[in-house]
Amino acid sequence: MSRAMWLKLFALLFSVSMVAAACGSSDDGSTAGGDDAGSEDSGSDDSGSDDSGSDDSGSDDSGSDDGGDDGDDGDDGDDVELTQGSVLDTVVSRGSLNCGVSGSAVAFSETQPDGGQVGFDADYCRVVAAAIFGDADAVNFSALTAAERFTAVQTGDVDLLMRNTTWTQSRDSEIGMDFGPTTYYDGQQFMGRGGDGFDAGSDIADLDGLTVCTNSGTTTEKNVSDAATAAGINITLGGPFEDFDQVTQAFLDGTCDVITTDGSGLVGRKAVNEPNDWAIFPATPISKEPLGPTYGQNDSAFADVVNWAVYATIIADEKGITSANVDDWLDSEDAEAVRLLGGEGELQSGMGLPADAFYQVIKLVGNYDEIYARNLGPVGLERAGSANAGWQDGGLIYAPPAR
Ligand SMILES: N[C@@H](CCC(=O)N[C@@H](CS)C(=O)NCC(=O)O)C(=O)O
Repeated sequence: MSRAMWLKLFALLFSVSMVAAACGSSDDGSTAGGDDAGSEDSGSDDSGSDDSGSDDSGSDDSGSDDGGDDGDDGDDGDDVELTQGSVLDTVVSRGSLNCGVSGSAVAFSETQPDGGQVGFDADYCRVVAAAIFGDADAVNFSALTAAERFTAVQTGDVDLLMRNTTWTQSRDSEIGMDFGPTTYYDGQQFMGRGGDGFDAGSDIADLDGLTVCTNSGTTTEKNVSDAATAAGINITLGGPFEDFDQVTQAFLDGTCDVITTDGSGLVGRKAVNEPNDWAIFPATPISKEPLGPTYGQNDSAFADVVNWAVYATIIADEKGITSANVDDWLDSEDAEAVRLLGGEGELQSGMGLPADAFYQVIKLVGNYDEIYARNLGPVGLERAGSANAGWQDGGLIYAPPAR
């Protein structure tokens, strides 16, 4: 057998073993079995082809170990391509972004009667599409339950998650995900009925003996058990519930005494259902839930595009560049703004993007504050004074320099 054929056989066995690894299951609702599962191999089974269009995405030469054998095999002249393409190549050749959202997270992603999505997370899918295509509507949304989401990345069903997803160590390592900049700093809280004696001053100790409910496959269900143990109380975990619509319904039915999830989710449900009775507590959340873009690991070309599209919205917010005034900034004296919007010294083309990618993001979708205000403002999620304020205002929203 020629060297090329041995390499082909090796590549075939390797890809079969990767698929097998992706068929296990973990308690986080993903199919990962270890470090390798969920890498871009299993997450993008059609992305590794060498005909995927964009060759300037910076990923086409990574990991190649077959250098130096050109011309010595002679028999078929068909070298084995062991390199992995980027999901960016797949997205570009498809002509649209496959973005996983919740679909039932009030103000973050809500499925509309026509199948469309509205909300903060849905708009961040549009940010990435606007950067790649100059078209904020080039997005195919998939509504995913918490338990489905990581598998959907691993199988390549979605390129990206914008789904109230908390960045954790296990998801970053054994589940095989990578995480972009946090777009919303959240924390887990509880919600009970005022009629049952709960108010904003209630505490975890008040949950002793009660049934507490949340959706499966979340950090939430793990945190609540840890918090109950630490507080020395006994709670019954209701459910299982696949999504937070079911959790909220069980609360309305009286099956659950108290429900728990990210504070932003509780504020949204309260606004929609019982703004005057339901109480959210404790004031200081029981966990940190940094939410942001999530994608398959080890794909720097795609990660850079997603991350810098998000950073562009933050930098624009810092400078006061909005969808309404972005054209005025194109020839401004602010060199960083000019670079970011595609003028002199622009860095977008080197990332496999059009030079004006971030101009399109701001023009079509808006800066961070515009996206926040239009989606999260109406349900009462105040930005000012929160961790989601800009760093200049004492918050944590911060972007590295565009230079
Ligand atoms: N941030 C947590 C919780 C995510 C989660 O499932 N949040 C709920 C409440 S905001 C949600 O998205 N509900 C909508 C749904 O279940 O479809 C995680 O990453 O595990």
